[in-house]
Amino acid sequence: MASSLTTFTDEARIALDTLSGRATGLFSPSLRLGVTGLSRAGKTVFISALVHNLIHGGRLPLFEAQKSGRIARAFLEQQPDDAVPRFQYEDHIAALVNDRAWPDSTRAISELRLTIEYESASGWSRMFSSGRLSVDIVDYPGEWLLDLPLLGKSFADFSHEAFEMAVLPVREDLSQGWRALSSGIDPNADADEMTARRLAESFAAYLKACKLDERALSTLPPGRFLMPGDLEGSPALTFAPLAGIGDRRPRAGSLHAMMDRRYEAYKTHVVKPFFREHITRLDRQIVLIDAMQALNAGPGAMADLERAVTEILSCFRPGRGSFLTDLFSRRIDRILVAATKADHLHHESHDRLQSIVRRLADRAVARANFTGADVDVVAMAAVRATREGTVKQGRETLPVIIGTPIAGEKINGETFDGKAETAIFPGDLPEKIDAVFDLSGADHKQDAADPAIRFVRFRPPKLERTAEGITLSLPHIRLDRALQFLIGDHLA
Ligand SMILES: Nc1nc2c(ncn2[C@@H]2O[C@H](COP(=O)(O)OP(=O)(O)OP(=O)(O)O)[C@@H](O)[C@H]2O)c(=O)[nH]1
Ligand SMILES: [Mg+2]
Repeated sequence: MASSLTTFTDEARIALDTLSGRATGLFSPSLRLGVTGLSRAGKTVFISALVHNLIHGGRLPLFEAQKSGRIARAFLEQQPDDAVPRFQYEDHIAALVNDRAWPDSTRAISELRLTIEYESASGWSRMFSSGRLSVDIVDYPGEWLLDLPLLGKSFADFSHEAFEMAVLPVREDLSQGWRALSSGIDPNADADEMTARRLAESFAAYLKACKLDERALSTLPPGRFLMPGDLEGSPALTFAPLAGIGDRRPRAGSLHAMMDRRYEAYKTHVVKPFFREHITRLDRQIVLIDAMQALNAGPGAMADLERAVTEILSCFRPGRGSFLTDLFSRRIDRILVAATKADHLHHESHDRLQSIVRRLADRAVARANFTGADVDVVAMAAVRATREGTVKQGRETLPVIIGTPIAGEKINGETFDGKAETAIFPGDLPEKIDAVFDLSGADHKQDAADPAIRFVRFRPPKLERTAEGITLSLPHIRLDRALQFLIGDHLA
């Protein structure tokens, strides 16, 4: 009896604190939103467009709180983590809006706090005061996230898998140099710094070649070999998988022992702190993928992308028995897998793109050791760089997209100057999405001369100004749908 009374009063006090906190404006719940994706996926553009549209009252009909006029204002505040670089919102917006140029590549973690003041939709909460929600947006490279599975793998596992992936048809040629170098090296020989360095450099060169390959291969760990940040040249980054080491313990003083120790140091000093300080504190997550590039590269690249998404999902909501489970303090309850840059397609293909991403995410969820969170998908463009139109060609009317290609972009032998607008027939995505995933084709490669989608990079759009000289918000495709899924329920 006594204990249930305590519980009751405790709960009542918490409820009262919450209400009085709200009334005095001290209580500002926060939501941590992770934004990730492999490099060039569109993270910086997404965050900039999201914040800009909220601050400037952009057109967001699918974002309920905005549509029903309940958002009083949205503004930037100081972020809670002093040791994390701030997301340079103002610079990115200046590039997008003033220079009509895409923001520079960012390549590390950054954070921004956006606070939203809103009217609650329910009359009961409205009685006390309007609500406040602080959204802490964390931008971090997907490459770093793909390191998390390493926490559950020994150096022997890591080496074994690295060699297995390296001889797959899509990577065989790219890994040749590194494999040739490795085959001449005896893991049991005495440790030698120069050998370690040559191996590490050759392995890193292979990983970089995969990244640059036009078949759009997704990334292999260790992620910091591609994005070292401030760790470049440190011993924790000077290791490489070794061939034929089996599971036996390395001889003390051998190259094998040295590589094993450095691999463990990488896990302890790089991977674990990142995971603990950043990933385990997230509430919501968006994973941006460049599906268009993978589609153009063919089913082999799609399978590769699917593998990356599978690994990413298993990091966020590890299922039972996963070594990652214990490290989480909060649980991510919603994950959005978003294909960006849909403005490269005519709207007739947007739903097809979304179905393709849906299929990819479903397969990834089924394969990942994953529980609980809601996973949704969207085909969107954080910044819409194109308009739509039609062009008559003989008797046919073709749907086209119109935009300003970036200076130096080429199509059909024509090179653009970065000033002239042009209309492009982008092509359609296939109606039957099975074909996109079908690996039974001859060599898994799309015919390079006949890509699925004709792809030209456009400059960001020219923003209209009102008669009063106010710049209108950045146009987008379905950014509001993404927002509704990611934060809408917290503004109810
Ligand atoms: N047309 C169009 N292009 C986009 C969009 N989002 C991104 N892009 C293109 O993709 C490029 C990469 O976008 P970023 O937002 O810088 O990508 P990121 O994921 O932050 O890349 P890193 O910082 O290098 O990891 C841009 O320079 C644009 O060319 C979009 O919504 N529409
Ligand atoms: Mg970026």
